[in-house]
Amino acid sequence: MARITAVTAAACAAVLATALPSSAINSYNATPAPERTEVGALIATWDDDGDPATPDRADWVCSGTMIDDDTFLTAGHCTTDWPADVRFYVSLDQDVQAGLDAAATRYPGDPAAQAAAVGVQGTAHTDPAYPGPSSDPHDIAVIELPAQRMKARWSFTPATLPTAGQFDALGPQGLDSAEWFVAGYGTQEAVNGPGGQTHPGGGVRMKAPVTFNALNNAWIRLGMTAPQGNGGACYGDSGGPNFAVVAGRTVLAATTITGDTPCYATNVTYRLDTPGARAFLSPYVKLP
Ligand SMILES: [Ca+2]
Ligand SMILES: [Ca+2]
Repeated sequence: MARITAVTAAACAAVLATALPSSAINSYNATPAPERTEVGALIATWDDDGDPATPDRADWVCSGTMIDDDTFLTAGHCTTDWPADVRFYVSLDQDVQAGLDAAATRYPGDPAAQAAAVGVQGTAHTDPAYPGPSSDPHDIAVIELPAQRMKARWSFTPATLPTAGQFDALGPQGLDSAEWFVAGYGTQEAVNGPGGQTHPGGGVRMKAPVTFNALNNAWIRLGMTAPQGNGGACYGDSGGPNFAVVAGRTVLAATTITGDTPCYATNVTYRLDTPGARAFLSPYVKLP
């Protein structure tokens, strides 16, 4: 079920090298999101040849959101299970893939320089309770960044987090009538080819409408079926935002975690209005 692990995303990134440049999020009902200045890509450099003295790879692996001037919110599964030498960078560029492609040409064999060309390096803090049970998986992490360097590089408006229990209080009708959309840098839905299924695209900041399906203790389930006019999230969108427009206010409701394998049906997202999410976030950001 775990759709969008960092390792999977890294494998997808390898696929991307041979894929046509294309859009991110799912291909249907999606549009570029240059106005979502707070949404960024999580970039990693890591050892890929068994010699940890040298990082060998630099690639975008997940998505996330600035929630204040120095804190980038992403998923716990994006920051764990890496080689020990992993380093994380955040980029708020619109087209991170193009930037990485250019940097690979300019700085061959130097993943750290490639990552620094598109991003700012930060320090990952994963919820120590991750992975928890499905009632609260604690699949949440932040990258702490140097605020001045972020501000010097990009102009962005941090996302607004929900208040405690906001989605319980909204009730089924409020949840249904809210306008929901997902954003991120992930790949497209599955495409059948001669060698099996691939997920082309990714590395570009995109958004797509989704619709409310269900509220659980830790999760908001969002519909991404094309006939209903929805788009959706796929590999590499993990950690990225799912926004709800409530009473005219755009709230960062939940982060993309998992869903169906080919990315056609459901986005399963981690709520940010729960006691668990708020307890983890409180040292890093002023909560509403
Ligand atoms: Ca190495
Ligand atoms: Ca902060």
